Amino acid sequence: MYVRTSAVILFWLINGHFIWADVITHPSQLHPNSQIQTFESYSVGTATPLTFGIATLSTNFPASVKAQQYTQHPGIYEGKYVGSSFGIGENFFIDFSTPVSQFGMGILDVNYDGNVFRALDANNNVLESVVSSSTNPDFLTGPTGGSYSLFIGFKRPTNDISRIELLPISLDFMAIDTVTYYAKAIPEPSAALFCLTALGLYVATRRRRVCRG
Ligand SMILES: [Ca+2]
Repeated sequence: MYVRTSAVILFWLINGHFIWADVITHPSQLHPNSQIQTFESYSVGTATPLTFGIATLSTNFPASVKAQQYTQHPGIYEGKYVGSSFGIGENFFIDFSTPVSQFGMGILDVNYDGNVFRALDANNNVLESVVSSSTNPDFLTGPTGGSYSLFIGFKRPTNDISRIELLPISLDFMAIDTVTYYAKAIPEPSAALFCLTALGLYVATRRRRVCRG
């Protein structure tokens, strides 16, 4: 118990937040140095897959960069976006050549409960998964007609996200925009050594106190 608690405290001290993963719902919750793909620099009609930086966006249906359409939501869904003309149940995948710790993107027109948004590691283990619902503030089902967009993502303590999947149910049409990701810098060996030493000292102190108690 003490080891776990002290590890959490130490990680929090070093990283400025707790290690538990967070579902995030606004771009401002991601690291300010995140890479952001707005698709504004692409020509309309450019087909998936699209590779930008360490990310590759692919789809299980014919998708491409589209011109402005539907209600605009600044910083989440605006200008050019990626989707089809109007398909339903179409899956979006973002794969990273090196894993990241933070990810988020804008999603247009989540109209049904049961859509899945999830993060996987390099071995295809599911790290995080949220399901859309009219009662889930993290992945909220909204009104129909292309007037509704949301932003959703994950923050993890380490760079272990290798793949993101958006898996709409067979009834739902979606499009995406503002694909945002961030990979933590790998700590210098001296920082890692400091971390381990500090943790060891803390645990040793707690043990002594317990023995005396
Ligand atoms: Ca855009």
